[in-house]
Amino acid sequence: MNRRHFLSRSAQAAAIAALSSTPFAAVLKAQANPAFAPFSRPLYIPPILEPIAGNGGAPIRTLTAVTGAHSFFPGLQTPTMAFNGPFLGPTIRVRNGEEVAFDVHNELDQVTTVHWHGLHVPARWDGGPHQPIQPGDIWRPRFTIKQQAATLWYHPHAMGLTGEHVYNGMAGLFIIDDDTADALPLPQEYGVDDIPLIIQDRRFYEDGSFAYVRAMHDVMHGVIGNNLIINGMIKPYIELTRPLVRFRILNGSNSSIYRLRLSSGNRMQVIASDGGLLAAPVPLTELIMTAGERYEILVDCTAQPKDTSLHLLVDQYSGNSYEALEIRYTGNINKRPAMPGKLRPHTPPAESSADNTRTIVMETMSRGNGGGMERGMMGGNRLTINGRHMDMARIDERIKLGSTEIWEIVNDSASRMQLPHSMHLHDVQFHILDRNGEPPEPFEAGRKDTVLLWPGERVRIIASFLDYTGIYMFHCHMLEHEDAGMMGQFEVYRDSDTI
Ligand SMILES: [Cu+2]
Repeated sequence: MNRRHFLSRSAQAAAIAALSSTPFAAVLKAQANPAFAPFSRPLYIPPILEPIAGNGGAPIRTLTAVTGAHSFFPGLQTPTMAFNGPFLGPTIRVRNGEEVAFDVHNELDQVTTVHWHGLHVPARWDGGPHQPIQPGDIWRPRFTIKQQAATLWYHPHAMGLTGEHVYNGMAGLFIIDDDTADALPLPQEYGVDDIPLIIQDRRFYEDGSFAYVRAMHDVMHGVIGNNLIINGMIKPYIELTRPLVRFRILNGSNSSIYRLRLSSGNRMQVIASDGGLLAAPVPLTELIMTAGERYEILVDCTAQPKDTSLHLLVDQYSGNSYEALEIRYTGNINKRPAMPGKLRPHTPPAESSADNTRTIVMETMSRGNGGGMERGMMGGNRLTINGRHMDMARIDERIKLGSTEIWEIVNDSASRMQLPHSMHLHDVQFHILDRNGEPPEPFEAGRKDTVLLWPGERVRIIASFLDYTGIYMFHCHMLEHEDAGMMGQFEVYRDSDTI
């Protein structure tokens, strides 16, 4: 079903993109650059962020937001913003139950934040628009990890600036470990058989600088790049020596939906979604990921195609296809790996246990606007949730601490602009109850914090709001949509709180 959606929708999106007049006629493409040799550089693996001894408290992990420059193309430097280096940030690795401390320095000349995407964390340490870090300031969140093993990530979330900051390079992985996951027969040697893949796309000007411009078309369709980058590199290779390899994949793009495949046509085994391990591996020949989502997959590296190289293929919803990564295996070809049978049993909250149901409508154009596209845009009514733009002074939903809720999320396609959206909730991991009335496909049946909604779709999710009170965000994770106001706030309150 997903495949059919992707094919028909991407043809539609490509047609729309072709019709629009893009101001980037001169943008760089890797394949057009004569100095660029594909698959000639090894994949960069972001280093693990090592904590240093705290002053009597938990060991401290230091993140510093800085400007820098990074070379995507030979001989060209791209100005960037990132954490602790020229592009992206280090991988944060913590354990369930661990007390963690971060010192986040802002050495940029503008405000930013650091949001721990997917993390169940007290609201004041969530790193959303309510926790701005001013230039020169240090933000010092301290909290305890209270959730199972998962691949999360971190990125800025300052009001109206999220898209620009992420595009410039501010993002990193945030991996949680626990004893149960450690005991499973899964590849878990970071950088050896447990490989992070941060997939993004970028467009560049001829001088190598990022072309992050938000014309109306870009806001509606997202800023979509024509160069695919993995861990900040265009067409890298990775050399692997273990027969079974785990890839922790983040769609860290601003607004792209990706379809991932292996050039061999072989199946990959999906073992985890946003919030942790699935009950059992799910074999798929292609995996669709929306902006903000993570999946972990296992790949049998011994099953290399004859006389050709194995590539990870990435198709964009906008219509472009890329040989994104070359996977070279230098181990023993006769040693076929054993796939784990079962992973992590989990039971989502029963539908009957829900205390409340809400309807959340993601609208591309508010009803009754009456005008054409441009007029709607001028009116500022284009991208809303339940008819409203984000307002920091307004709480959109109030949720009683300890309650379980069903959210029915609707992508309203009543307007003539049919756009996909990517709904993300802070604070919780949820389960999908159904998608258009049908139970979720197995790869989507695990813990999630971000969900794709094709135009016209209706997805019901269930989540329990536990442990923490305070204000959290829910929003479209297509960052140009988020920054244009497709975001709301929910407040988790204690029963005794004054309403
Ligand atoms: Cu959206």
